[in-house]
Amino acid sequence: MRLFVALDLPEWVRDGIAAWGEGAICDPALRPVAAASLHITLAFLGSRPSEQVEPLAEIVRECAVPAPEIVLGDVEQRPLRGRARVYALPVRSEATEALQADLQDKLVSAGLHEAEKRRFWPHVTVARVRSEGRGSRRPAVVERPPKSVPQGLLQPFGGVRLALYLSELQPGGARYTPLAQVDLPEPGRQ
Ligand code: 3AM
Repeated sequence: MRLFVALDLPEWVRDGIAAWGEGAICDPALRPVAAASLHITLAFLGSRPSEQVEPLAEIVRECAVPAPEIVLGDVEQRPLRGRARVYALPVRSEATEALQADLQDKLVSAGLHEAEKRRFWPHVTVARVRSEGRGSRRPAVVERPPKSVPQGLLQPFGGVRLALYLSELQPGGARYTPLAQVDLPEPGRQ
């Protein structure tokens, strides 16, 4: 089972990103991420035996903290130079970085994960670039990159939920199903 842990965004933010994407993500080489699949990945766990789902879910529940405050930045491509593979909204949020570090420590201590060598890059993937042709892993050229996001999406908001997701790869893009979820209380309300 291909698994990952993510921080979920409020519905108004997901809907706002999707509505922006309808007008702004127009290049045929781009596959926009559906509103329901927009999230901040905290830990990519890869392929795991089903016996690990419950211990992983338990750790996710133990990580519940007051909702981290999040500020999104304008859309950018990754990698930064050369052909883009994905477009994402960068996330500025110390609390999200702390949450990711805590989650990773708990997963590593339980022997369920190896710490990432790369520095954590908090982001919301909004579009993926199709490959340039059948059998090729090289991304197609994007003639018209996504346009800037509106100011309304750059206002601070709180993350709403931590979730352990199952990712099923399908021809039209991955389908994400939550296997465990924990709601994060608004700060001051826990
Ligand atoms: O949520 P985003 O789109 O940022 O890119 C994959 C996606 O991230 C990422 O895990 C999320 C759920 O699929 N992912 C896939 N393979 C990965 C890998 N080998 C990976 N992240 C790190 N290493």
